[in-house]
Amino acid sequence: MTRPITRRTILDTDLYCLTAQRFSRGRSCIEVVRAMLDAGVTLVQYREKTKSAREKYKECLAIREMTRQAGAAFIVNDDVHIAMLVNADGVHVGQDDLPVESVRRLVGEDMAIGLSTHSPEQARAAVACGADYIGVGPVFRTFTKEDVCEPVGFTYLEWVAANVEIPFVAIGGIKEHNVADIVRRGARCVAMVTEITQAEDIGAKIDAIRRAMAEAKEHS
Ligand code: TZP
Ligand code: MG
Repeated sequence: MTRPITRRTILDTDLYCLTAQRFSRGRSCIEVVRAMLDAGVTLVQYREKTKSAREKYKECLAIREMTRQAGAAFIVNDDVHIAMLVNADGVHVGQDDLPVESVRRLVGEDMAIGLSTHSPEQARAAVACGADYIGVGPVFRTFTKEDVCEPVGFTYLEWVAANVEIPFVAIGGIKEHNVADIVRRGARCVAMVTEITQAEDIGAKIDAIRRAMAEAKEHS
C-alpha cells in the first residue's frame, strides 16, 4: 500500500513500528522489518542503541530500500547524519538530543522531525520549535528503553489529544491488550516496540493489533 509521505502526512497511519534487535527472538532487525512491511505496516523507525555507526548505516541503507519498495515511511532515531545519508523520510530525537531547530538546519525543509515529549510544557515547546510530530509517553511502564522517565499515564495523552495541533504518537508499554484504551483516549497513531518485535508471528500480531485499534475507533 502506498501513501503520500510528507512532513505533514508521515503519521497518517495507525501503527508506528520500531526496531529493537535485542528484543527480537534472535532475528535480525532487517528480518523483523521485512515481516512488518509484509504485514502492511507503513511507518518504521530504526532504533538500535548499541550498534556501531557503520552497522547502523548499513542496516539503514537496507531498510531505506525495503521501505521505499513497500511505499512505507522510514524514520531514523537519534542519528541525524545517518538519516540524511540514507535519505530517510524523518528523524526522531529526544529531549537530550540535538535541538529541533539545529536538526532542521542540517536536514533541510523536506525531512520530518519527531520529538519525544513527556509533559505539556515539552509539547508546547515542541510545537514552538517546529517539530512535525511529537511522541507522547511512556504511557505505561516499559523496560525497553533505558533511563526512561516515569509513565505519563492517560492524563498527558488526553491533554495532548485535546490541546496539541500537530500529529502525535502514543508510545510506551502499549500492547494488543491495552491498545484500545489508547485509541479511546484520542490517539490515532500508536507506536510499539516489543509487542511486535518479540511476537513469534509478527504478521499475526500486527493484524490483531490493527483489528483492536479499528474496533476501538468504531466505538469511540
Ligand atoms: N520512548 C518512550 S517509551 C519507548 C520509547 C522508545 C519504548 C517503548 O517500547 P515498548 O516495548 O513498546 O514498551
Ligand atoms: Mg534519542
